[in-house]
Amino acid sequence: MLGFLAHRWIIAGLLAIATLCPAFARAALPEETKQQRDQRMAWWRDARFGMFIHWGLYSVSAGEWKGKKVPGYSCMLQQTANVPRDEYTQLQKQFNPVKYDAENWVALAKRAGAKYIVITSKHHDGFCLFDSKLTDYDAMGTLYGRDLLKPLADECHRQEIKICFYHSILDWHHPDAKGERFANYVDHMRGQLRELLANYGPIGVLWFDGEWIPEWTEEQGQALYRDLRKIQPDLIINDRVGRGRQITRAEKRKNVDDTREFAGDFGTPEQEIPGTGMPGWDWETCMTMNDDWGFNKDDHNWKSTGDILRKLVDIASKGGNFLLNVGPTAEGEIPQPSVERLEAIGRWLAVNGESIYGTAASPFANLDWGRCTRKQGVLYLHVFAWPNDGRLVVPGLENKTGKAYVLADKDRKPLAVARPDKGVVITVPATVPDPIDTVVVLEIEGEPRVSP
Ligand code: FHN
Repeated sequence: MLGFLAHRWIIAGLLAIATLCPAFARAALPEETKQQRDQRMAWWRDARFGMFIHWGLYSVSAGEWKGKKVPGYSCMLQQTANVPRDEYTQLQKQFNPVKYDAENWVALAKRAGAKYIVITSKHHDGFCLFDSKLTDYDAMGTLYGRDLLKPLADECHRQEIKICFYHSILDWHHPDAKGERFANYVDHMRGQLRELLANYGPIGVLWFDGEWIPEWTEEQGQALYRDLRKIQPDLIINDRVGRGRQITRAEKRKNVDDTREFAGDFGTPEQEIPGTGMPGWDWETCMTMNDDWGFNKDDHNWKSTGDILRKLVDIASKGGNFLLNVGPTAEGEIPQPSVERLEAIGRWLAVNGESIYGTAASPFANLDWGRCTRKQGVLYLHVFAWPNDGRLVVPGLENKTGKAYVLADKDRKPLAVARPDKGVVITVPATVPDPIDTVVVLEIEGEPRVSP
């Protein structure tokens, strides 16, 4: 009799627990207070500028197949040129980056003023730049025969720059990466992600891509997000781990709390800068310097340094990060046009970096002469179009103002600040100090207040 009663109590207890626990139709994301999230995101928000690296077997084909140029991105060549899987995998035997120097790559990123590096651990072609025990289709099977990510990760940790990995969910190589055996591939992918989180030290960001395949769902993305964050709790993961990119595109969500409705810590507009940024959101624009992500021997359409720099400023003025891409050659060299642009940006940031790093978005809806970034008590006025009459008008600013000066001026010579009826007018030098972007600092009292 006692056993029967105990049995009934056990069933009752289990039913009670079941009703209290939420349905797990959507994986519960790790509970995190706003303060904990802000702490986890702090380095990334301060960074504002990262270097993207697309490197792999597609760097060998370099945008051509059997002597013919292939349209589209070089890293998509296997698909765009309809290369049979077994033919494409022959590239593994040609990949021998004898000129690869991880120390130089990280030193270049630092000279550029980038604070993190995101490198392709595995792109859509399925080839792994790291030593994976789960496949022979990796760096160990190349002529080079060594893990390519390990030296880069070690150098990043040594030179104090965050190492991050781009990993594609889409995979053209693994036999189960589509169709009814997809679950086998997911186990394989999760195993490789565990390798990346176990063998390369603290990882800043896992940057997913290829999430658009029909087999992959938001629920799987949330479960993966939760499990990865259990391995490295400080890890930051982009919105392509699930269906976040589609949701943000479709619903242009404004409310920062909405991000909890899908997995992913930041939005990922690609090759574009959203007109008003993504207010209330963490977001990062990723962009190529020419037109291609991977090395393309026929792509010489390089953006100018000025254009790239103004994009960095525009993005920061909207509260976003800039992930600027390089596509190294199969020999392991970063193309000289990329090096030149990165070094020029770094020279500008060496003088003006405080107007980018750790700043918040502009309080102005629009400035016809440039952009604005801000920190507590300071506005950084990024002047692209220098005023011919020497009068820099800051429209609608209502705050009490303090000193104004050109950030690059070592003596911080004070500039005259006047307050006609509305806004503020700063008298600036007749000759423009930096035609690409001269930063004028304006000290203000309290949080910025701008009349419409
Ligand atoms: O197909 C990829 C492409 O090759 C590149 O990796 C970009 C960068 O994020 N993502 C995909 C296109 O959206």
